[in-house]
Amino acid sequence: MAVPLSTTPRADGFAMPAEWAPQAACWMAWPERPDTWRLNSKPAQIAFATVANLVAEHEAVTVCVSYQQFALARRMLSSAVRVVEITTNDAWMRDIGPTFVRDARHEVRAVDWAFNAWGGHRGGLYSPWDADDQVASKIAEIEGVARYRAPFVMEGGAIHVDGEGTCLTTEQCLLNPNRNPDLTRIELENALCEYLGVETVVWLSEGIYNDETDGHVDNLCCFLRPGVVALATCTNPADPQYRISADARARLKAARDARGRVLEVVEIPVPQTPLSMTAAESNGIERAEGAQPRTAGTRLAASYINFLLVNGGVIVPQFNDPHDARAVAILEEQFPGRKVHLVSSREILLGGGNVHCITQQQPAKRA
Ligand code: KQY
Repeated sequence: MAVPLSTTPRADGFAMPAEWAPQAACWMAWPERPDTWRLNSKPAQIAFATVANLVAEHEAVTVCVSYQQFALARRMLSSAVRVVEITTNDAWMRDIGPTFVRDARHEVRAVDWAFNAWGGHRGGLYSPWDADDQVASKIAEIEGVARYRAPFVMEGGAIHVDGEGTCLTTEQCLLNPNRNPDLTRIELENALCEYLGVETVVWLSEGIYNDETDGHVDNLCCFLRPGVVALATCTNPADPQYRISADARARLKAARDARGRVLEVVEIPVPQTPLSMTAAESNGIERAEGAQPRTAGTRLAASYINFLLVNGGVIVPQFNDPHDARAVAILEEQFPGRKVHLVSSREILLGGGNVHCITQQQPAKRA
């Protein structure tokens, strides 16, 4: 594996572009863990293939697959999708893939975060995670891009950027002692600035209620464009999500972005009826020692904010809830000129994430 660069993206003039910037490609991985995905992963594979095939209508997409699953994945994915053999522990490309950064000359490089399966031996979701931790470096090799190895634990779903110097994150995740117990808040903030090329970090408190990632921001809040964010909201004061969203809204309104702007907050309600895992779903998942228990009745962290931007499109989780149509209407208004697709996402949600969590965009070399 090529030796990582010894500098930082910021020192070299690199920064993470916003998700709406033109993309060269999208990366995904193939689900096959029986203790995450029910019924031999078949329903999840259909859902992942649907997302990959849809992304391929907009841009290049590569799916990383084990040698055992290669032939099956190849059959289920459209011929427009590139399939490569890369070993993973699970299929959360947002978190195990590289975060790409770009400079003013539009050279693209990869940031390879240290990964510990969302908490390592202090509440992480599975062990081992060594194959996942190598994915970013392997993708950098395939793409022939230089790589920075970040000296701290981070996941791509724990941040969102506006491409103009501002990063959103949550305290629940990044300040969690199960990620970087030796780093203070200021040290982490500086580390994000160095590796994402940002100047301002806006800290929200918690993520979506019962999100097993320890509150990834990519399920709660994201930028729609510079100065404007979308926030998952809840109108039922009896729901634990109500307080979390209200706190996030207050922090966003009090914040200033890197350009000194007050943020406009566009509210996208969470599903009207909270979603939970059924007994039939839970029974289809194998139990494994050290793996996250997936029990009947567990509240699922369903949020429309976990959408993905692709060139000319927006891919939005569908929950078969009255708020599906509202989320689409809001996103169509916010992204004129992009085609908004709803994709059936329950099988991805059962594994603890959604469309954004299973994808990672690679920016175009030219804007
Ligand atoms: O939120 C994400 N970026 C990933 C979700 C991971 C769930 C692990 N079971």
